[in-house]
Amino acid sequence: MKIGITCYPSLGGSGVVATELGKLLAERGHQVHFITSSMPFRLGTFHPNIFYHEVEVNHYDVFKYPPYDLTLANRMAQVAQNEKLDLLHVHYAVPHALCAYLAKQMVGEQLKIVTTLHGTDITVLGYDSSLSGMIRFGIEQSDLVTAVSKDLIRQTYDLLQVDKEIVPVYNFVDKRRYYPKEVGEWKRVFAPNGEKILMHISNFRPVKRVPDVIEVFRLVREQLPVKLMLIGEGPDLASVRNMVAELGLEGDTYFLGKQEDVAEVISMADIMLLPSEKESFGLVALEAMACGVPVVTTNAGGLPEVVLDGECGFLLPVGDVAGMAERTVRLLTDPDLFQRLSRNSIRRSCETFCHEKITSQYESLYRQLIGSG
Ligand code: GMT
Repeated sequence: MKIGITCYPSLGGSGVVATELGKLLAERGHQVHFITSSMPFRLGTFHPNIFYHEVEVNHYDVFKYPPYDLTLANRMAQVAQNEKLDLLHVHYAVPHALCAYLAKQMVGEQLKIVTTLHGTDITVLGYDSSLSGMIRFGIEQSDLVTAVSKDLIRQTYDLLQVDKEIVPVYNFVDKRRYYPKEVGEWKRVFAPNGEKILMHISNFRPVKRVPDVIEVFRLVREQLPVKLMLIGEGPDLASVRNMVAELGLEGDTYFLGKQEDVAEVISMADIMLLPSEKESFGLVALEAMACGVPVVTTNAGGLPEVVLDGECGFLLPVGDVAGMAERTVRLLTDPDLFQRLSRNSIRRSCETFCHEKITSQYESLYRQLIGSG
């Protein structure tokens, strides 16, 4: 098949999923064309089946705002025509599903549109009445719509009353890259006296509730020797740094900034903390599970579909930092419990969220759509 992919190429779970899926499809012999504003950060090395088409937006004085959406739609139509694409798989309804719809109007019905909903387009933008009608339209005009969790599907129907079947297709983890790694030497750099390591990875948006990570760490540190590794950057980073300083935790906290290859870093953690208030899936939780790192998280959004409470980690109500600290201490002081949850996490990530299985799921949905299978 000839597949176009559009996503937000910068750091973020949806960009990671779109890019990794494109690479896996290319490995299976499909021709994959990325149509994005910049090179997706995980695209990596050359592959003969992968092509990149940059969307360059020109700035004209006549426009107050650069017309990115129109330029993207035009580029999609060009690539679809030149490369004879069978389908465009767009990640995020706004603006990507709408741009794909416009492109389809330009090139004809044979171009199929697959839209994957990742979360924020529904759980944040869906509340915005200046956008909700457009989001509904983009979803309803797509030929196939998938969402990364059942909870996100429920929220989409509740919020937008869309008249369209939405198929759940979970995110995946590439078990060839995410597995428990031997990182003892690095671990000794950050935890020289054998302290346990708590880790958090996110884009530091308010929905991630990074201050809760600090509070959980503070509570755990009162009982056990622990270190905290914070990975990522975003709007709350400065206030989190202040909080760490005010609480006198600087000596035990490491800010590692953005890391391109978290697969190399996660194995250093003993526990992954993810206290989000919104999370349609929680890719970081899955990546941690694949590395055998139990996750202490919340029961928000799609997280309970990924992390089974008491089996692969613990789920607490949003904001219950005392509960999260108690579960973290329990895990770190009960080796049998830790080993059981770690093993379960690896098994679940390999069985339910395996990259081969989910790629096949997308592949068969594509084939049904273009009528070749
Ligand atoms: O969580 C973010 O802030 C980034 C956002 C994105 O666009 O990448 O993540 C969303 O999509 C991911 C991939 O499907 C999911 O794992 C995240 O849970 C989801 N984020 C939210 O729902 C807040």
